[in-house]
Amino acid sequence: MIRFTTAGESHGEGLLVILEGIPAGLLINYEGINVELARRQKGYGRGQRMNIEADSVKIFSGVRHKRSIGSPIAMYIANKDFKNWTHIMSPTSSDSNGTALLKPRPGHADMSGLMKYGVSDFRDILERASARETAARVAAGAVCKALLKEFGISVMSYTAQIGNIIADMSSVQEDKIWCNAEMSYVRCPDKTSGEKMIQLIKEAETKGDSVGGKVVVVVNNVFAGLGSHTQWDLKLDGRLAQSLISIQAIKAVEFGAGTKLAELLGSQSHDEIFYNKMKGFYRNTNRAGGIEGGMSNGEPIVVTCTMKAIPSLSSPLSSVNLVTKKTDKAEAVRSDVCAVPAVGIVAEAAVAIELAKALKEKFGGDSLEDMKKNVSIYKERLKAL
Ligand code: EPS
Repeated sequence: MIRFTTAGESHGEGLLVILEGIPAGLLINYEGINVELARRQKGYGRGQRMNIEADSVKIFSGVRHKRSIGSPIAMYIANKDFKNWTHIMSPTSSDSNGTALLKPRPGHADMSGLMKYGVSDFRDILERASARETAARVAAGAVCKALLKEFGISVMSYTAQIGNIIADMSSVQEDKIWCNAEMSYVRCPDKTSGEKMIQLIKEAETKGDSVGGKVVVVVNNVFAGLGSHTQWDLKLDGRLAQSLISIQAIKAVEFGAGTKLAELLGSQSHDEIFYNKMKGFYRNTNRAGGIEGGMSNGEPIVVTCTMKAIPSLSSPLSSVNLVTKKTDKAEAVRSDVCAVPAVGIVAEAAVAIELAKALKEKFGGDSLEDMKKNVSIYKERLKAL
């Protein structure tokens, strides 16, 4: 079974991730993981913190001579900023020196975490709730992407919307989508909308505000049969949704035509099935987003994630001072104005991890070679249908 756990606070020493169940024999290179970490750091609208960090991974275990050996892969990403927080984040000194945060930010984990954990300084909550944790998920996702790549499966994303600016995807040639997204400061394949998005982020920044949006994740070359209809927690869409909605600030996850399906008739909602000798079974539409009955159906998996505007505002909303109980402005802490471009990379990682899990469940294999044999037998069976 593939599973992972992360640890680490935003301004602590660093982030840890332990990824288990990766089959032996997978080529793991630092550079590949670091490329993903660097992609996550980019994007117009990121805050000052990204100028301090240059995320790179240190592999502690599970890899020998560049190949996975089947044991847990432990990875560490140092927080360069920790040197500026050694006192506030000290695990040993008992005094915060009057730095307690007392005015919780509406929309952040501050207030609910404070009530739940009985702490008096909500820094104890925000440090772990911070989206800094997503760097660890991206490292695990990079390894899972490498595994999926062995089977020809790719996971990519683009920005579809920032604030009220919606990308006009009909203006983008299909073979230019991914290249345009990588080249854009907001990861938007439609250049005209991308420029408007940047303008919108600038305006939000001037007002001390923040802005959200939507990203689309697309999985190509995935074969039919990942996930299962037989039990609620085996359904691939359910598992992807859980993984994606757990990303900081994600408020909605949609597959294929998503919420638009509410207004469509049955005859307009589904993807008719066709067959020819060359292609086998195929569809001309993909309203299902590549998943039917909780299983991949062989069409690209298409998931849209909605990110709310980040709740840390430099012109803060009203809150209450926890000590005086008087109305006051919420704490203004350093943050991003817009993290939509970055969340696309995190969403790719979340999808890659879930797909790698489903792949290993179906095809087993402690070694990559065994897994490949099992996949090719399965593909032969599908071809013979
Ligand atoms: C982030 C690091 C954080 C924030 C952001 C994401 O660093 P700092 O708090 O030092 O500025 O920039 O976190 C949040 C948006 C949040 O709400 O916590 C990162 O590495 O992605």
